[in-house]
Amino acid sequence: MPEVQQTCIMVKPDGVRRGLIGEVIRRIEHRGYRIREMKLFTVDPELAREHYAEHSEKPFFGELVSFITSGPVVAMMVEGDDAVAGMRQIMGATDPRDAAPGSIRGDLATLITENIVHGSDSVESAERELKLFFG
Ligand code: IDP
Ligand code: MG
Repeated sequence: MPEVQQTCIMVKPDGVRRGLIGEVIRRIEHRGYRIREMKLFTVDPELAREHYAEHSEKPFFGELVSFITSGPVVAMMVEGDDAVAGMRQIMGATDPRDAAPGSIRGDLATLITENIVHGSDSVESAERELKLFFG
């Protein structure tokens, strides 16, 4: 049975700079998910480090934090049936070179460092991230 879930989605600074907020929202809404919360703001370094804590030991962590704080993002609480895995499908693989055509990353991106969207990878991550972004 499907479960109604909430997931944390973010249009990253590259997506906002390229004017793709509407394109991402269109795909979310057309799938049948609802946007419950949404805000445009610039992530500060402390929030960025907390959000990406699982990657803190990775060689690309510094670059990741400076990128995600480089301009405004649009953070959303997205809700729907099995929305966590469903949004990961819509987003496509982390590296746009592996992302299926038809997915956001497969259609709109070429670089792993500028892959347009963030989406929670599990229900537990979604709860943690939604608390960080929306309290
Ligand atoms: P996800 O965004 O698909 O969940 P994660 O593995 O959680 O992917 O990585 C978070 C973000 O860090 C990715 O979206 C991507 O922008 C960036 N990233 C992941 N792996 C690499 C890498 O090997 N080099 C540079 N950036 C990376
Ligand atoms: Mg992730």
